[in-house]
Amino acid sequence: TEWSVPEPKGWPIIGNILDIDLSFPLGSFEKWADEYPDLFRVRFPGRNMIFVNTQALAHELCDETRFRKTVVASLVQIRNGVHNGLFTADTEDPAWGLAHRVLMPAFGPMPIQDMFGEMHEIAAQLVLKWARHPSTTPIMVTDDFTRLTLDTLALCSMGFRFNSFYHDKMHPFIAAMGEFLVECGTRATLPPFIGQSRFRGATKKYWENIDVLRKTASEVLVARKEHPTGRKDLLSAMLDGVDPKTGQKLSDDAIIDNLITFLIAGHETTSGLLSFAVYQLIKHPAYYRKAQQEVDTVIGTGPIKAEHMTKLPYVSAVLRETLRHSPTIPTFFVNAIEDTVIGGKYPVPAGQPFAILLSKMHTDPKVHGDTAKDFIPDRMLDENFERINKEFPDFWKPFGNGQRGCIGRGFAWQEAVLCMAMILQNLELSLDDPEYKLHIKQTLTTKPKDFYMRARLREGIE
Ligand code: MNH
Repeated sequence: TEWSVPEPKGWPIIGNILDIDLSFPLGSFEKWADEYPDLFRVRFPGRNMIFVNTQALAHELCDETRFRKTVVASLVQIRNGVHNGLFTADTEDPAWGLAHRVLMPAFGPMPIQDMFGEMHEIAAQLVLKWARHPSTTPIMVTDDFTRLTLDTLALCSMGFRFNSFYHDKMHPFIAAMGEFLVECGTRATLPPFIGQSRFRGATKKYWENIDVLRKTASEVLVARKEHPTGRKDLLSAMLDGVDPKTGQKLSDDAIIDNLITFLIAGHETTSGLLSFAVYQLIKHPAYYRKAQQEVDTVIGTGPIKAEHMTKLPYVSAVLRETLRHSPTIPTFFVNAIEDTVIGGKYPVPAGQPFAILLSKMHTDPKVHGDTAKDFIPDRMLDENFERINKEFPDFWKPFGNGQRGCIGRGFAWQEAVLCMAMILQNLELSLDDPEYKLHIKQTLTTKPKDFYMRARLREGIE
């Protein structure tokens, strides 16, 4: 017998879009997921998407011989700005393969370790800023982590300093990028017949912002070509790298596409991770103490060094559990390569698009039992992680899948572990409003909404 994928009742033509909360689409999808625990279909004008909520179905969709990444929703809008950069290119596009092969070595363990010094410098700017505040000053957590992640990316990828910790006013590039990303999200949720030409002002601004992003990146590229520095970073890897397969080099346009792509893909995601992580530690003092004790034992009060990064298993488990509980990219998309059957009973045609709903899939009760929704770092320590992953492969997918998984994972991990270690070593954090309840703000990524905290130096730290 043939089964059809369950779906909420909708309307002809417009489908289910009237039931999607445009300010928080994720919330609407999660509500449907509670009604349809395995999978459900959502209809949009002229297209539909099957959402999957379980580890078993996610595991099936992670089979790259049957399913492949599809560029849909906000990815289409981002593509207007960064064309066939790594994040927004189709896998079949030669531009993806070329950039992937040229850039993979540049994101390897050694080059990332070489970035440690510059990452340390920016993390120190953040901790200094917080340490200098009177301990009663509310800190806008996500804003400061975004300063950290943007400055770190720009410095490590192209030797460019935004100096965000020294200005209240944002650099024009950062302002343009922020507006561009918000508009990408808006355009992706608007039904096509309202049109992306609805407010002509917004559309004009969108293209103007793209212009600012591309011109700024182009200036950095031209400056580097005119004054070669011998600096080793992602920009030099792109300028000098030769594709082992085709012998080709990246064009100037492809370098600009990918420079902007790194800034887009790599700043809100890591900033959200750090924001959720400090929220969880403040909420769970026992885990805070445990992480702090690990830092005290392994690093003490001396300088934090690159070799410490692999010696903080509990801090890593806190970060992994944070991404399980609050994946900062909440969905990724694939489509079926050929006609197929999923879940053993639902036939789907070639090209059928799917969304893997990470927030639900990561809290699958079949995998995690009664404690699925609780924050418990210990379950993500290496040995426990491996045990779960053996029985339930692909149960944790915050960095996406396979060859289209995150190229910046090692970069993000070093940055996040370093920053957490420095915070734990030096500061004591608390909520600004003890009654604060976690709410989620969704742009292209998720982060805690209106989350303020306070910081003071630990006893004995000068
Ligand atoms: Mn990242 C792809 C999550 C940090 C650069 N990243 C992805 C995907 C996810 C993801 C999920 C797959 C998206 C898809 O299937 O459509 N990334 C993260 C998270 C963090 C992160 C949760 C931090 C935490 N990413 C970073 C950083 C960089 C970066 C830092 C850059 C330095 N990510 C990328 C790029 C891709 C990507 C580039 C696209 C890779 C490809 O398809 O070849």
